[in-house]
Amino acid sequence: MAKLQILEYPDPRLRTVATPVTEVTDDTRELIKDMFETMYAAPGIGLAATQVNVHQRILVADVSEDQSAPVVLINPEITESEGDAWSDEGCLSVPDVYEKVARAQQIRVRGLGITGEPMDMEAEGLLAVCIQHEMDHLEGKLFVDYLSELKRQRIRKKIEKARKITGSQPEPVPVSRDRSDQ
Ligand code: GNR
Ligand code: NI
Repeated sequence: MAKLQILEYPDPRLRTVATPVTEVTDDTRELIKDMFETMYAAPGIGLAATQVNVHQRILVADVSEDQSAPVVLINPEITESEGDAWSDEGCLSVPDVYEKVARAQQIRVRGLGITGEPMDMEAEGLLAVCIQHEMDHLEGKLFVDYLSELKRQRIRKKIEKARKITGSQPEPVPVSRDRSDQ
């Protein structure tokens, strides 16, 4: 098991459009396990592979309070949407920012499950919002894209400032040192 590093806005890698999974293998399942570990540790209610710099169409979610309702969707597709839901959204890739976003209240989504079996499920409320949020990640889209440029600019500044203080992200680039001149 391994906790993975979550990319943070405005990292350009978050803009990558993920490719479909052609075969669900043990490597896929290992990645999914690590994604759950990363999501639960954060803590978050969903995670898209894009956020851990793997550009495959995989998402995980769990909107329960006690880690009792894990959802895995590989190559997800929304086949029906109904109703409107405006809810406050947050994102592990946009730390400490919460803004209202419009989503469908209820969706029907299909894809593959963790064993590669076809899945067809209905979701509503927070789970529906979460799945739509994760599917946006797989398209290289972030919830801040729905906000005004002014709000986005404020968010970028806030994150950059926080990053300077904590010293986290972006990772320092390792410098290969030429020891012959020492
Ligand atoms: O943990 C998360 N909470 C959340 C709240 C409202 C709407 C969407 C989300 S998803 C987010 C985790 C995350 O960034 N997933 O990509
Ligand atoms: Ni997110």
